[in-house]
Amino acid sequence: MADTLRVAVIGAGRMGADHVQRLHRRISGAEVAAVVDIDLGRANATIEGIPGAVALTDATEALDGGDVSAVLVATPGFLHRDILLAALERDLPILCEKPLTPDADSSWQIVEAETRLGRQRIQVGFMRRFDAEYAQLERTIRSGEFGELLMLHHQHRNPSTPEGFTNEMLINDSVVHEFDAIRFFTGEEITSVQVRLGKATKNAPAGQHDPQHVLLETESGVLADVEIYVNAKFGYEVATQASFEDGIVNIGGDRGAYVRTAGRWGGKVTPGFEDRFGAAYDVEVQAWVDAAVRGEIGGPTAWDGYATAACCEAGVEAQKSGEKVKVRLNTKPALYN
Ligand code: ISE
Repeated sequence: MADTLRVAVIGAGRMGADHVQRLHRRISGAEVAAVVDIDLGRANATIEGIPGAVALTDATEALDGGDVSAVLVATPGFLHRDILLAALERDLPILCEKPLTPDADSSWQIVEAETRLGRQRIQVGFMRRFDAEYAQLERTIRSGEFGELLMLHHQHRNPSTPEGFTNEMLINDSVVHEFDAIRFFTGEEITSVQVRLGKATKNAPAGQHDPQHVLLETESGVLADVEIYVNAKFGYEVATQASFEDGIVNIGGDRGAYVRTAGRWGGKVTPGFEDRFGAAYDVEVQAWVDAAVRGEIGGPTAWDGYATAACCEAGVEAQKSGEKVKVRLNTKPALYN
């Protein structure tokens, strides 16, 4: 493969546009070749000032245009399956924003298609794995420095939700990150999910019960809980506390300068995920590009995408029933061992 990836970014929404700027300004070894969006005006605005990039409305046209050697998928999740299958058919390196697909069955179709291809081509955009503190906690757990990991406590707070954010999306769109993080930290699959709905904020849009308390268990019995609170108003906060046999480790939460001014003390809360995880996105995309040039992937696999989709399915069922729901997984193909 040529040393510079010519990337087609599919989807020019919030995340797609952010990735286009990232590829153009900060990532080495890759260039934006095309931006595809059903809204041509939006695609055109996204490529402004990027020489050699074209705006299109059809993903297949971009893939077959002769100038594209890699694909970054940033459309809404329900469109991922068909684009992923088309990119796999052409044996292109793919970075797919989370979720891999919105349900376990379609994610399994992707795993099967990649298994038939016989090599890993899809990296899933779970960017938290590339956050410096997340990576450090994973290494701490792996090293055994504080003994066995016993419990994980997660807080996931967003200031507000975009229009159309449903109750299921608290699980599918938000807690999906914790499903991946817990699998990343423990190196184990999640075996069950329970969701408890308590007192709710008046600030949530109709149809959303917010916050929710998600309880999970892994294969070895590590217990994890997630407070998902998506209309918390004060800002964007993602944090974890890990309880070990010989210590407690905190990551995330408050960061930046500690300031005293005007009779107050404190610091700033990040307003959204672009700021909180901006550096992690940069590392993630660079890792993908570097690996793609070698014919590899540089992060979470399609199996990780499938396994988290199965957790989401159990989570949504648990949200409705209040029961502890088992996560059902097919056997992992050898390609992912
Ligand atoms: C959003 O799609 C993200 O991926 C953010 O990281 C997460 O915090 C948010 O809840 C999701 O809606």
